[in-house]
Amino acid sequence: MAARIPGLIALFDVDGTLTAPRKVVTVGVVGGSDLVKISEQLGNTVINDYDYVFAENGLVAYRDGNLIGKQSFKSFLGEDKLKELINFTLHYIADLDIPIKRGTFIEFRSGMLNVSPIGRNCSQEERDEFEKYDKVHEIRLKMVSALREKFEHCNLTISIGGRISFDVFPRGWDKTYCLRYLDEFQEIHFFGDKTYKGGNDFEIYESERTKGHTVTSPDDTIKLCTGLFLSEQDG
Ligand code: M1P
Repeated sequence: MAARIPGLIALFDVDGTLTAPRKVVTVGVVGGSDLVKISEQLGNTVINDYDYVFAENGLVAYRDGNLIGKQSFKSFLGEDKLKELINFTLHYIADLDIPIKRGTFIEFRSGMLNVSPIGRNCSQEERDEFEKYDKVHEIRLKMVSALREKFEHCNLTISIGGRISFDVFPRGWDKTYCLRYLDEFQEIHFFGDKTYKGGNDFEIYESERTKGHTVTSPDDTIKLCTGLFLSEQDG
């Protein structure tokens, strides 16, 4: 294998972005999802396959297969506020009139809550239907704005990163959180598809510490990475 370029890291969002590049540079992935979901998408050996794996935006961080950091949403918010947030969210969902509901409306993660109006354990077909319905009826957008208003005092970010849910975490615990583990890198390339304002790649894409790249698909990511990291070696 070619020697790594020191001080250079390529950091990839997962959904809609990632392909496995050849490892001529240090490679990391940063996803909004928890490690269970990232492992379903990238394989059970993901923490060993990549140099860095940042689950939950880096709130759960791995280097070379070892856990190097873990944040706690529960400790940040405290039990009382957390209960208020969960109660309000469940009441809101109970009052929602949408075509179907399933189970797991709130997924309690280490560094965040993931909230799904239809419920996380819907089938793939139900997921696809909800996504279409939500585009028309803006169920998540309305819910996010109600939560933002109600919990303004809690200093939270509420971010729609996926298709059936949204993430709730303390302000600043977005994907830029993972950059604190990358001090040794002077050049950090970030690749993501939701780099627009409001998307869950926006903050890290805009960060002064990264060179941000917007991609539209895994194929697009391959093309960009080939141009950036592989062309000289191949030539
Ligand atoms: O990585 C993007 C998002 O992926 C999932 O979203 P959904 O199930 O709604 O498609 C979730 O794991 C979410 O937390 C994450 O941000």
